[in-house]
Amino acid sequence: MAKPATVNNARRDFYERIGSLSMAPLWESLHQLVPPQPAPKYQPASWSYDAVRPFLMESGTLITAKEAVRRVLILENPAMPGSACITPTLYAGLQLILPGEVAPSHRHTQSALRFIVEGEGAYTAVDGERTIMHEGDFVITPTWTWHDHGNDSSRPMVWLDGLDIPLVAMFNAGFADNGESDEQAVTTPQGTSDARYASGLLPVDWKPSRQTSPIFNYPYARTREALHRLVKVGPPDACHGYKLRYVNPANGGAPIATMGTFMQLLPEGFASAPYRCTDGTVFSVVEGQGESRVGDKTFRWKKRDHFVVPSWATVVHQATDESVLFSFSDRPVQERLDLWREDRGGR
Ligand code: GTQ
Repeated sequence: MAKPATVNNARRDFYERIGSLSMAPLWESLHQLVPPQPAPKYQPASWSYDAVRPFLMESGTLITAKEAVRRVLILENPAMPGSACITPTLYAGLQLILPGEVAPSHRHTQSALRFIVEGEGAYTAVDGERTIMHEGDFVITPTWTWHDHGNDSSRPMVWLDGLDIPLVAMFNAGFADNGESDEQAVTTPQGTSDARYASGLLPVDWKPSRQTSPIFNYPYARTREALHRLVKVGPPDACHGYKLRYVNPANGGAPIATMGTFMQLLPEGFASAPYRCTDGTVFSVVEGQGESRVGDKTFRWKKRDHFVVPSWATVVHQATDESVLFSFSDRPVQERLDLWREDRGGR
């Protein structure tokens, strides 16, 4: 029902007068503030590695890893220009380290995950221990831990960086420090964390001092083996195929408190049932090829491609070949806050 002009004018005048006191009428925005269902202001997007790689390599001719500190091309959501966000809570980028380079030591309250996309033999050091990285490995650099990266191999190395930068910014809880030297001192023999924590056993008197996993490299060889074995013992889930979450063995939660990480296998010819959930999710294709319909967009993908599925967007995956997808999201945060929801389309 149209309101008389005098009412509208009176209201506008009122809004102006309370505006000068930094107040606003809730009734004009209530519906957006408390939406009946998620209405994300970001969109599905994809990055084909064939398109991205030449630029990544070109960046290697323009700046060294040392000068850049981190030589990364940010994967930014096209609906959030200038934000450096891939979703409102997550950052993603592709980091390049050339042979002989070092990305100097620093620490920050933002947590990072690395998912190795191309190359092998480079290392990441976390709090005095190095790990050598291979394609498909999932490596964490937890909040406030010293970390540096170096490439002693003969080939470029590229990995996906996933960080909780936007989430930490929202809390205004960001702190950072630079190390005294580029490479932190190695104080712990390589393989220590794996030996102590990664076999379904824990040192008898060890007590976790934080939520972060004591394992900092989850190697692909083991993840792949787990998927391979899973396929043999039962049928795929209608929505996910065979999907596993990475776990902190000390508490059963996510290896990083702010980011959930997942690996799923889609059998050859598999078409998933429509699925949606409230955690906007970034995917990195590890093996195979196929396509995913995300909302009204369809992304064809193959090994090393990336794409993002916004909160509550319906996704349907179709695998041409047997495919493996890594993904990460803010799901552990939403679960902690009793906010996480999914819709399995009745399945
Ligand atoms: O490796 O520490 O992509 O601090 C963005 C910020 C990587 C890192 C990024 C970072 C890092």
